[in-house]
Amino acid sequence: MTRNAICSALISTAALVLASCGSGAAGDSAAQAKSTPASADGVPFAITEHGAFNEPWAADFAPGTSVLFITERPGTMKFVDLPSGRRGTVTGLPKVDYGGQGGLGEVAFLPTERSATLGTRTIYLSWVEAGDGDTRGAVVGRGKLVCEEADACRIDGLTVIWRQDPKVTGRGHFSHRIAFAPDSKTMFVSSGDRQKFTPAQDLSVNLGKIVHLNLDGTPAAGNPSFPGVARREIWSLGHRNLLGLQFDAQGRLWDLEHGPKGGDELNLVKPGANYGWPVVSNGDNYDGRPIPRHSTRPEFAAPAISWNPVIAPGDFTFYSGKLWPEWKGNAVIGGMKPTVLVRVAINGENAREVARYPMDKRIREVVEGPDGALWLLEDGKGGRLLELRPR
Ligand SMILES: [Ca+2]
Ligand SMILES: [Ca+2]
Repeated sequence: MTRNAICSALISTAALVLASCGSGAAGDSAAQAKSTPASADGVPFAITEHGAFNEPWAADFAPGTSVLFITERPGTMKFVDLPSGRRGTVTGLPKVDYGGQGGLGEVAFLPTERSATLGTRTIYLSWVEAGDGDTRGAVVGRGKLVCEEADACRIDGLTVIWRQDPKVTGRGHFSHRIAFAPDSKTMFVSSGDRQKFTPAQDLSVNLGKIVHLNLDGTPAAGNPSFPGVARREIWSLGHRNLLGLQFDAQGRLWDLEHGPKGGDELNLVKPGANYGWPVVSNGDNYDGRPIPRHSTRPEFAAPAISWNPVIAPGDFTFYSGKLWPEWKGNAVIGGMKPTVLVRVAINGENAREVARYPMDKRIREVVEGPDGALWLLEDGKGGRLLELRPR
């Protein structure tokens, strides 16, 4: 039995990972030149399982509390009061267009709306809305989360404040992650290319873009202007499928996006910059047709790091806690293929993979809890909530 197989067996039976599971996986990706062995710092973690969910997709702690809200892609939502483990459900959710990669998506709270009790606070969600015929697109909605019972909250007045435009056929590459600016005054939304490629370079549509919005969904002031373009919500363009959108401790915005066959990217996002999709990529088309590399077209912003073979990232967080001091400022990324947790060190505008840890299943979501523990959601039906702490 290989070490990975032993680790998987341990995860399955005891829900605990031993120290030795933290090393060795980097060898599985020998082609990843930027990778160093996971055992470099010998950091292990123990995993505690906190039950399963129905295709969980995103999670966020209500700021000031230890209550984690979790979306489920078919259109349901739960919360878990940690560490008591008390669970509850959320009602007042929108009707979602479920299928393919679509359904209920992101949940996000304003970082500055902090309260030790759940009470009533603003909540943002993203989901996929059906359009005419066989079309659909992602939307962002805002409402009030009202929690008056131990095991139930409701959303009042949920209103759509932003839409992908146009709605198109297909059920992929919605992206629809939400990141609030550090001052909580504006927000950024990732809008995938909907697997239509060329919209990512078309400034008359908001597919394949990162948009910068006021908290009511209108375009934020000071967005870059593009010649001949009336739409003033676009912050950056040339994106494919952005499943991570996060600010680092310095207040810089980063996006984590899926490349095609190869070429997953972590990008430092700058206003007005063009990230190249589908003109350049560090991967190729699924049918094998090559795509020119980023290095051939310096006018497009190159990724801080890219992966080939891919890691198929679910989401990530910049670690800011105290439980793993040497992880501070690192991007901690959940991988879906292979099933790994990837740790990336940031140095200025450069990024370098420093460790990867084998996981039992595809990791869809990575959230840092109030005390610095990491909370992961596995992908798919029965996806488990996992708590990571130093051993
Ligand atoms: Ca997230
Ligand atoms: Ca790119």
